[in-house]
Amino acid sequence: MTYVPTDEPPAQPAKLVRDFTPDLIDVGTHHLCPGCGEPVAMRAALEAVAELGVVQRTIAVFGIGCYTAFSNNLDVEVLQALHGRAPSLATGVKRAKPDAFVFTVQGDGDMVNEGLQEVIHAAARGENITCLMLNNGVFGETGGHMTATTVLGQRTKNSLEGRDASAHGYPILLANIIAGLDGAGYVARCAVNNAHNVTLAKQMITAAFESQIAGRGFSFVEILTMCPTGWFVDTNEGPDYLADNLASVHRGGVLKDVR
Ligand SMILES: Cc1ncc(C[n+]2csc(CCOP(=O)(O)OP(=O)(O)O)c2C)c(N)n1
Ligand code: SF4
Ligand SMILES: [Mg+2]
Repeated sequence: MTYVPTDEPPAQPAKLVRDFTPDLIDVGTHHLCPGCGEPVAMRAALEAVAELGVVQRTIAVFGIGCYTAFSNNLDVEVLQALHGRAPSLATGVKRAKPDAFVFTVQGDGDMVNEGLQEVIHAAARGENITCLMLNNGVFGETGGHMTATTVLGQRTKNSLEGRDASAHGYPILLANIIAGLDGAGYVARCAVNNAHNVTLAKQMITAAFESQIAGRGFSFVEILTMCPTGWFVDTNEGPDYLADNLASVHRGGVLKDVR
């Protein structure tokens, strides 16, 4: 066996062997933290848009969080909503342009803290839009503070001893609440912490998009994403931390599929 010497820099510079960037993302690199799950979720969503053939009529509506960094780099129309208000903006877009394919991208802080009423009412009205919630259990962009989805015992910047029900209350399991609303046609929860789960996430996002295309009302996918920076864990511990903490409370699966 011949080992590559590591005692000095390689004679040839590293080269890109293959670019896995989906067609609808304009940049090959992102500036989110190493090990962040949000780019994985974005990739799955944009691949689904391309595969369903709705690129030309897609209007995405972004909330505010780390994922918003992608909003300028997508090859689809993107509108920026105020914090938490994406479902209402998406409602207006869809009603004004019923042929548009409309989906939102929001974080847990954006959707469940800042704008909970927005998504609940959009779902209850049965708006024919799709909302994607990237749930990492923290306000990632602003430093890793507790959100309404933070699980009991989870260490955050303002719950250093772990979330305590007596002081902070219990986490809101949003997908379960949405599934109980008659206006919702498709509701699922998934994660992007390993290859199998990424495949499932892509399938669920695709199913939600298909539900909108078929006109079955509100569709919703909650995607558990790694945030090693906000969780204060090593980058490579993110996937297991997600499985042991968030995913054991926010349980994955298809919660509703009305056909
Ligand atoms: C009205 C308003 N409040 C607060 C902020 C500050 N802010 C920007 S991003 C963010 C955190 C968003 O967290 P989340 O939605 O969970 O997304 P993540 O960064 O975790 O992906 C906050 C609080 C803001 N921009 N506007
Ligand atoms: S703070 Fe968390 S959510 Fe934000 S880019 Fe870093 S890992 Fe991703
Ligand atoms: Mg978050």
